[in-house]
Amino acid sequence: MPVNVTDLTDLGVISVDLIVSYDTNVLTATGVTVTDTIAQDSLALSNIDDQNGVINIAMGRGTPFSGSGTLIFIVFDVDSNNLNDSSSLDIIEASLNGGDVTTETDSGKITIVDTPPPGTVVISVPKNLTVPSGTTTVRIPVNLSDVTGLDIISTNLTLSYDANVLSAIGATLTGTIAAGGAMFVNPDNKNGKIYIALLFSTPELFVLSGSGALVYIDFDVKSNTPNDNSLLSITQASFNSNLGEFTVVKSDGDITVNVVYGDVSSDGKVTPYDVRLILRYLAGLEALSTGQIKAGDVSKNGKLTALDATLIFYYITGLIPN
Ligand SMILES: [Ca+2]
Ligand SMILES: [Ca+2]
Repeated sequence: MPVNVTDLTDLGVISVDLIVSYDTNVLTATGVTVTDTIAQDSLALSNIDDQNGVINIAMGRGTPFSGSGTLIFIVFDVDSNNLNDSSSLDIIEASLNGGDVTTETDSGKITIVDTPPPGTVVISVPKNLTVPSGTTTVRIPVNLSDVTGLDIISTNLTLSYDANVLSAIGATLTGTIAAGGAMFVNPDNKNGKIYIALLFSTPELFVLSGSGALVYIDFDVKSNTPNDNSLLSITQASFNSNLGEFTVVKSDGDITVNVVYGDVSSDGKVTPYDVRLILRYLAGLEALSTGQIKAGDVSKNGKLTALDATLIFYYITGLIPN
């Protein structure tokens, strides 16, 4: 990562002290280099405290620095393969000539696999997807990073999900970068797995290019219980003969059934039936799940009472807006 400076010409700067912090869960500092910087022929020393994620850098030279641009590169090992993991790179201290020259600093940030290294394929499912309770079907993309030039002609993948929450119906290539390809789909809703094999032919073979959705998978939303969650885990992904032509990074997603407040029956709608369910529950005539109780607790006091039934009734009859 470069540390950049504005124009130092004629400021008489001969020494620089820098302290930069980073997230040790994401990065490990390994050193510094002045190759290809404006400090090319300077002395640069670094002291890494990888426990706390801090690197101290001292630079010095016989003649003043001049020009603007990259002053020094900090070299990091990337410890995380998690897509969207990020580390801010904060300049905690920057002093030129021991503080004699006034400085202003601006920190940076690094995000993993924003631009994957060449030869890396990132296959991912969106994280933190939500559907309101009452949703019947959902279409979930499996996305690929830019695969241009990797000569991918076939793909095998397995996506796992919670069979109590979702039930796979099928998959489509329409509107994806694999449109026109041949697909074999095998949903195993007993074990919560869907197998997809793709061959890119139209009928002539073509290679994948670009980035975006590789395939859309359609699911029935089985559970309408608020807060029910399913991990969407890419348990297997291979490309071509998978002879190690490139690195495959898998990034899992998840989906949560959201609470629709007032909707005790979990059909996505707030109706007199929901009021009736609460009244029956209060009278001991109906059993409700924790999720249903949460959905019915519109007063949000952690309890389902006649007040909640009344508020929902007021809402339905338009006496209160929400
Ligand atoms: Ca309802
Ligand atoms: Ca309540």
